[in-house]
Order: sequence, then C-alpha cells, then structure tokens
Amino acid sequence: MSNKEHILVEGFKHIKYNGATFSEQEMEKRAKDYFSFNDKRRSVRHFSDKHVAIEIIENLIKTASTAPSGAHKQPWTFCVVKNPELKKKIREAAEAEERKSYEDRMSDVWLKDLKPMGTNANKPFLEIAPYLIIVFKRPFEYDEDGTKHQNYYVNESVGLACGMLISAIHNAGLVTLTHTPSPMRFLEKILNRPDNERAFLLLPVGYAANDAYIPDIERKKLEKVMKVY
Ligand code: IYR
Repeated sequence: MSNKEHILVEGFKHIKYNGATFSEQEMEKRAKDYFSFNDKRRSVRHFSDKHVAIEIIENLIKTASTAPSGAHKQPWTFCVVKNPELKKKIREAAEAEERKSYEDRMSDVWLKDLKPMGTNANKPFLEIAPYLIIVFKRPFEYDEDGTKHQNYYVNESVGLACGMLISAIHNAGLVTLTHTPSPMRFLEKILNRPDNERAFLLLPVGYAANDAYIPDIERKKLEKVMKVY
C-alpha cells in the first residue's frame, strides 16, 4: 500500500493510474518492433548447460507474477529447480510418463500432428538446462483457521502468467519450451508441494545450445487469426 494521492471506492483506496503513453508515431514503431522481437521467439529443445544467474530468474518470475489474475489472488507458485539430483528425478519420472504417452496414450492423429516437431519421449533438456521452472496453480487457499477459499479463473490466470514468463525469458535472450508431461502429478510429490497446488506447466530455462535446431514452421497470417467487426 502506498501514500500516493488516492480516492476511496466503497471504502477501498484507489490510486491514480500512471502508465506511460507515447505519440502515435512512437506507438506504431513500438508495436511493430515488439511484434518483430516476439516473432523471433521459438520453443527450443536443445539447451546449453551454461550457468545463468539466479537473479535473472528472479526477475523473470517477478515479471510473470505481474500477470492479471481473478480478484488479484495471484493463484500461482513458481518452483525453480537447479539441484542436479532433483532435475534427474524429474527427468526420470517425466520420461516414464512420456514413454507411456507416446507408446499408448496419444492417438495416431496426435502423433502425426507432432511429427514435424521432432519430439519423442526422451527429455535430456530436463537435466541439461540450468533451471526448471515448474509452475503450480493454486485452485484454493487456506486461511488462518484452515478454511478453504476457492481462487477464481485459476487456469486463465496461471496461463496468462506463464505467457508473460515465456515473453520475459525470450526478452532476456534465453530460451524455453512448454513441457507438459502428462499426467504431471509426480512433480507435486517430488517437490513436496502442499495439497492446494497442482502442477500446471514445466519450463526448462537456459541458453540455447550452439547447435540448437528448430522445426521449419510458420505462423498463421494475420487474416487467419484476426477478424475485425
Ligand atoms: N508432452 C509430450 C507430447 C507433446 C504434445 C504436444 I500437443 C506438443 O506440442 C509437444 C509435445 C512431450 O512433451 O513430448
């Protein structure tokens, strides 16, 4: 809470919004430049083991945690795993699930759709990347008396935070990919998370390997994704 100039709305303090604005020309340039920069983001599966300072990761997570959330509950926890034994445990458990998925659980159509991505059940990046960020959603909270309180729009909120995290990772010159070993409850067990947390997404973070290759795929054109009414 701040001592800034404020008004009261139903008894609650509201402070003046103080966001930046730009000239129309500047705005056009910024929007275009921001697109160009984001258009270079790719999911990368080949990582370098090069060290990344934890302070960088802290700021990436602070950025993710600026995401809007239902009733500002911020229903997320970002677990940062750098310990090699834990990474190994996570890799082994994830690969065990992935093997079952690739061999039995995924449909033929799904496997065919995935072919261009060149993925398989082997996930060496889970040990090579210097950090694994495991995002947990918090469907509910406990208050001091142990009473449960549901959070709101939890999937939307945590999805938004993950999007912002991915952008922040790209902005820092690092790479990631959205890894969703399924089912992913083993992550709750390995990391000993409380019973109000569910694993949502796993993001390995680090530098791209020198010889990282990515699928030669294109994004949909604007006309396909935008309809003006
Ligand atoms: N979770 C698996 C399979 C997978 C599924 C989709 I949809 C992808 O876009 C990529 C992979 C894996 O991580 O390999």
